[in-house]
Amino acid sequence: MSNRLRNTALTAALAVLSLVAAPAAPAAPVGVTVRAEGASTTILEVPVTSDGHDVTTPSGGTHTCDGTNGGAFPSPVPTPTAALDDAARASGVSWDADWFQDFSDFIVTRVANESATSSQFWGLIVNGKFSDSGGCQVQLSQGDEVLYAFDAFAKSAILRLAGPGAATVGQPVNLTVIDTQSGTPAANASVHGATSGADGITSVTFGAEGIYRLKAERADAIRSNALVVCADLAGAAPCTSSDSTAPVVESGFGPSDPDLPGRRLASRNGRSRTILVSWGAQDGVGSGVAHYSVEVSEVSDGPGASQAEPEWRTLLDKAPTNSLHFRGESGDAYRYRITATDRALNSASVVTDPVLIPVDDRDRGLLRLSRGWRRTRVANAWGRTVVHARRAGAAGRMRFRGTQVALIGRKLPNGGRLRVTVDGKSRTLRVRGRTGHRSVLWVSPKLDAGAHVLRLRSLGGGPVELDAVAPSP
Ligand SMILES: [Ca+2]
Repeated sequence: MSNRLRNTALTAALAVLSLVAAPAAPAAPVGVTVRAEGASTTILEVPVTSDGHDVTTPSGGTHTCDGTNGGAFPSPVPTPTAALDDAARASGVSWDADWFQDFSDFIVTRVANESATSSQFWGLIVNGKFSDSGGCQVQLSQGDEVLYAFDAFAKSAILRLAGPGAATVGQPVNLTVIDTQSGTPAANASVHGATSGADGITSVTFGAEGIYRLKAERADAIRSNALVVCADLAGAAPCTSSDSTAPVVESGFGPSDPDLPGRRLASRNGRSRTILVSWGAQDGVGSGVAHYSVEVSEVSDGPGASQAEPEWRTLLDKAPTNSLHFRGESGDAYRYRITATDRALNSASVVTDPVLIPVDDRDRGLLRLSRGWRRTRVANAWGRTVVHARRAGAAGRMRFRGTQVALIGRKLPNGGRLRVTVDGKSRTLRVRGRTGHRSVLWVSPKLDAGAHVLRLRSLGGGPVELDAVAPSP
């Protein structure tokens, strides 16, 4: 099946391009910065890969927080409060919010141990401006900054610090402080011991090599973002003299599938061959992640193939994004290698478990079904259709390569029996019960690597529903 990869790599490259060109592409997690500015310290300032999801708070309970709140967006999108939830969890910081049903949204009341009072509230600021909408009703885009600030409404300015990310030891650099709410220079802000002038500019000199996290502060203003400046000796490449630690990168796939340890079924979270690949990385006190690269490799299923070097094809090359969509071939399995590189060119990679793309009930060339199956459209099914056999005698047959095979479908309350046969060895399944769509109905025993034949036959006693079949390398 590896010759298919050449076609899919091109398809995937086009999919990546269309993702950039068309914001209407399917919802995907985005990489954003989440910051919480307390009364006297910065509580949180972390990059996070986030998507809209349910949020639970001690005072507010569990509610959706994906932009569909109050009908703000027709389908789920990443939101500020879901991003705060992700960032707080990743950082081990607790927070709280009340839920307002009329408003269909949360109001943040506490971050870490800083609670709102009768006159001091937590305010939401997105990309430097106060948000007009609730934190579950704003769509975040890649690179956005989410800021929750204590006593925000009493402040006269929202500071932002900008400047070069690299400097030479002993040589001054100019940094600029602005008030993002008004878009004007911010005077009298202190930065690294210096003070900004009427034009918002301050000159800062670093006495030693290092990675400096600078903030602009002023008593009546919300303190700024951290500007990370690498100070290096003259002639050294930026950040190299102070950052020798690679980022920690992880994929958004999470743990492998409990039914197929070490594997992941694309049908677990998705419904089509276009699967979502997402990732994130932390650079700790380093210079910060500069970009990501993502490659794909089809997992070979031939005997002895495990010794062969995988052939990696680039899906994303040195881009600052945190997700992409990849369209795989039915019945194939793919690994993704995700590499994060920091500004000092330290890099780290992770390779995901194989992701299996099930063969749909409509993939006639692969899964051959006899008479006796009736197809219906089901929005939550793999490939958006399933087949039912009401009586005994409906048969199916699939040739596959690999070491295991799984049936994907749904048990029915009045379900009947299904006989599965692999390489002549049969087993009868009673598919009666209650499960959601795209459940794993059965996983075969481990098989020798190579070619196999799966046969299915309904045995009556009630209807049988089949959605997809997933071979595993
Ligand atoms: Ca299906």
